[in-house]
Amino acid sequence: MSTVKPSCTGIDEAIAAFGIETAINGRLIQKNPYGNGHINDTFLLRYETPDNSEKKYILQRMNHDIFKNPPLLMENIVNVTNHLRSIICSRGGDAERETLNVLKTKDGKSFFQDSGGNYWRVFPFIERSLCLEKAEGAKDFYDSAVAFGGFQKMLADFPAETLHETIPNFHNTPSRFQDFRRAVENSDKGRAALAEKEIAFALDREQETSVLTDLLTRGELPLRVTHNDTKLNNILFDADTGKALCIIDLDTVMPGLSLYDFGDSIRFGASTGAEDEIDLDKVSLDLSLFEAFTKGYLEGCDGSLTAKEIGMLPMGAKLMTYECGIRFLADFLTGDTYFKVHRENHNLDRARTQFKLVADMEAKWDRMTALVENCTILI
Ligand code: ADP
Ligand code: GN1
Ligand code: MG
Repeated sequence: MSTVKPSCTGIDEAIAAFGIETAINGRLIQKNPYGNGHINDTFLLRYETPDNSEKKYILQRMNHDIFKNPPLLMENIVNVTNHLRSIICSRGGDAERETLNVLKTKDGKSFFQDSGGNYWRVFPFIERSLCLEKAEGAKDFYDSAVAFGGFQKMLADFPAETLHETIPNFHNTPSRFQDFRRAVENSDKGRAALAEKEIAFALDREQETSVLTDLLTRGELPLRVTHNDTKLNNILFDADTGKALCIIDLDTVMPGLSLYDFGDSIRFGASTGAEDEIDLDKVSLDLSLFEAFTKGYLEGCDGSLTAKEIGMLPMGAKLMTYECGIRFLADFLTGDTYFKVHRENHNLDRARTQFKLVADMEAKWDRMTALVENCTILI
């Protein structure tokens, strides 16, 4: 079972390797687990400086069971953030706050490997920022959409061929479906019995899994450089202005479909319930949030989406939600080895919310389609 550890071996070795104390002449006053990510181990480091102010850093132990090649992953992040920084600077923006910045180790590397083989990295903490688990209103969600659309636009001329595929077939839904089917076959029998209804729900929808990949293969949807993990807690908001500030969690920036980014944001942010809500009556698709995100995303992409991409936005939302549901369910069936869990049946609860949302999207399909058409007329 993957659980969050309050501290972990190698952390002190890693802290020493980045040499922050010497660089800022500061004293480490706190190292605590931080954030709600499901994959990496994240820590907040707080340093006190001689003038009694404070400097913070995010230290992460990369999950190298999931990301098989952390050095290549970090090469992606360095190259992508360099690209973003030069665009932000050319626009007169603040590159310290509008993009992640990779802190180098004392010997000039973008990561550190400790004596136990674990990989660590550090990002300066983006000050005066907020991370939201739930949009406080349509305005926040709209802003996040403009930012995710803008992120994709900034990466439109990034040399995609230089990006390493950090997780092969990450959003290849048919391949995820095959993984799911294997998980069902190899599942713990007790767990499979608990999830009988959910397994049937997922198997019933096999036909639809290849809609987007088929369009890609036929050349009807363009491959772009996308973020691929666009949930709301992967964007920081400016605490002063309330505006979307910085897109984080760049581990999965890879060639992909715009529909993956659109869809994953809707899956997480346009739900009326949390991703792990137990009371399914609280989980549905909020159409006003769906509309706000659609408007913002089209605006952020600034005319770069093709008519086919726009037409497939509802399908992007549905397939990304379904795909995440089968990933949670497969992990539940095979013993919770991928996503961090914090309670019994946590991954099953997560799968249930995703499938409830898929069913609600199916019920609201005509309205989703009409809202997308309406937003297109407005731009
Ligand atoms: P995971 O891959 O596990 O989701 P993230 O990279 O998303 O890890 O980081 C986890 C959390 O840490 C984020 O949701 C955010 O709250 C916080 N975080 C990450 N990087 C920064 C940063 N540079 N400044 C401020 N907060 C950050
Ligand atoms: C994971 O790393 P985090 O928590 O932002 C996962 C996403 C899932 C998401 C579900 C590398 O994202 O694909 O959509 O959980 N990231 C990876 O909340 O698998
Ligand atoms: Mg994250």
